[in-house]
Amino acid sequence: MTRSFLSFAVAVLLTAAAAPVAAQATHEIRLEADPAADQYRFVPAQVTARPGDVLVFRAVKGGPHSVVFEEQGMPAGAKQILSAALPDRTSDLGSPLLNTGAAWRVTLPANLPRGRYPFYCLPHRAYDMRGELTVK
Ligand SMILES: [Cu+2]
Repeated sequence: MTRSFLSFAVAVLLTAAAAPVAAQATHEIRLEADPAADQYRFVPAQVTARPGDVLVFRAVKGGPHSVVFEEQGMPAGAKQILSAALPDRTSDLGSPLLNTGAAWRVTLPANLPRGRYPFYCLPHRAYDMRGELTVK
């Protein structure tokens, strides 16, 4: 092993130590409807995450469900940034319909503004199926 390689390796290690990257977390949110019990809900309904984290919305019962973020209530300037990060969206801020068993995976953009992001399920909007993401 040459001295120059060792210098390079040490430099790489020092650089890595100087700029630690925060671990990315995954948050699973279950979408559940049980008409017999009159229950329509996101579990958990309150989610706290950081930019770079992954949200997995999973329809586990009583689908189809969806996830629609509400422009009113989110930080100013957040709509375009969030919209661009939503895969397979069916509106500016809406997921596709999620049949029971399906999941929708969203990676929060690094430049997503901190704040609150309320959302609801379109098929069960009349049943007040809603939740809120807090980005901090
Ligand atoms: Cu629903």
